[in-house]
Amino acid sequence: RAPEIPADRLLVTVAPTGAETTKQDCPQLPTTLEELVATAVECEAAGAAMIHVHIRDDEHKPTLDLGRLTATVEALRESTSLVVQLSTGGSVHDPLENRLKVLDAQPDSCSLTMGTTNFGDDVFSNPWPFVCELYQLSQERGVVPEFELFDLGQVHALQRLLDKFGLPYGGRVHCDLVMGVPGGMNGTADSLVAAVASLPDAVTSWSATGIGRSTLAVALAALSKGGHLRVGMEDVLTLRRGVPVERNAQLVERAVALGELAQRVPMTTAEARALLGLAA
Ligand code: KMH
Ligand code: ZN
Repeated sequence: RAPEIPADRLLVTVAPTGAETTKQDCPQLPTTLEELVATAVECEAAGAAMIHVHIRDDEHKPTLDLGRLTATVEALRESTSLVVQLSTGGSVHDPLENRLKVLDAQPDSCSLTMGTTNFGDDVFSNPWPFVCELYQLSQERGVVPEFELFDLGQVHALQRLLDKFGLPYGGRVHCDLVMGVPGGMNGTADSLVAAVASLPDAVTSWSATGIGRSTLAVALAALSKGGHLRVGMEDVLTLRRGVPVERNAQLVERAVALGELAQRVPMTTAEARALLGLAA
């Protein structure tokens, strides 16, 4: 935690789109730039301070097109003061070299997954040399990584990465426990406690997200352990069984409400920048 940020502050990150859900299956998913910006504005007003961004092409399919990514970063900066984090995970079909190029769009932050994970029936590929290359690139380019941890082995890989290459740009170490992916650690309080207990000492902040039905268990456990929250339609599409999410802001509002019960106050975007070691 950055010293200037009060201990009760809660970082809410919104992940509004992802790469897995189709527009046909979920017409309310923000897939166009206009929809994404409108979502971002609404989520910032609801209490989010960071946005984790995946973009789509004109057919609403996942893309890492650099022109679109750059335009998206610019549009989000124009309309919000959210910390803009681009996904370098992309979709399971994206080649590693395209995922490295994401940093050319000059986001504030990038996701950086610490190892390969079975991802449902697919494989989310993150070989160690790729992790090292992406990390060094983020240091060179002045992009703050958010380390995505899908299992306990990846928690230990983070220590290995920090030992080898030193601290991230900005000097803080922020990570996100992604729990409940079929193939990764399960989305339970027990798994969260085990993962948090294993985090490297250098970690200055962490959030957690539970995929699908694990979303509430993970959020409540994260709050109990003093962590931050990531929510959004990338991770969950229902508010409860049979009740679809209509707007990402509903998930942000729920995160803020849970935080309020835990006597946590949503962090401002300026506080989020300080937390992550970004310039004001
Ligand atoms: N779409 C997943 C394969 C990230 O954004 O860095 C990877 C993912 C993680 O969503
Ligand atoms: Zn993602």
